[in-house]
Amino acid sequence: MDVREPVVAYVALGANLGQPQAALAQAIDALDALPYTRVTARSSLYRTAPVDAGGPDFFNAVVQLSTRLPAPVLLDALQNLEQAAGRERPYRHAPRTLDLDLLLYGDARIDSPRLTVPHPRMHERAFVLVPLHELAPARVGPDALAAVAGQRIQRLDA
Ligand code: PH2
Ligand code: MG
Ligand code: MG
Repeated sequence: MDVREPVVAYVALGANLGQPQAALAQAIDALDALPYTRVTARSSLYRTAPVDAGGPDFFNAVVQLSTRLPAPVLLDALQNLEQAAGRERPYRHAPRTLDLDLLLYGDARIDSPRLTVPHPRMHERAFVLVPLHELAPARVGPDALAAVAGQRIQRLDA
């Protein structure tokens, strides 16, 4: 792999099966332990109503990474962590032990079969925009939060 400059990336974490809070805490530690990667900020933890999905409430958060991993390699790492947390995919939006979504990778726009960045549905989701806004207000447009204001989201820590 080439030596590259670090990129600031944002990853959304979600879970609503098993031990969601423990899964998110472990995932944040695991992200910080990835090669060429540091967790440089983490949002509050939120409890959120499922959006386009059934099952129990979700726990959600967003972290900021500084990483030298290329985006596809970072995606591989996120999927490996989901698998290690026991993620199964019986159907789309099924309840999950851990979901790690790459939201932003610097200012890159990526449109490949595996990966679309910025995440194509992030602007529809309070559970992404509210924690992302904590970390990177400039990356969340002024109308975006208003557009998702009807979605139930409760901040659990400061
Ligand atoms: N993830 C989904 C679908 N719906 N709803 C909430 N509240 N939180 C999530 O993380 C979530 C969802 C698909 O990944
Ligand atoms: Mg998701
Ligand atoms: Mg996902």
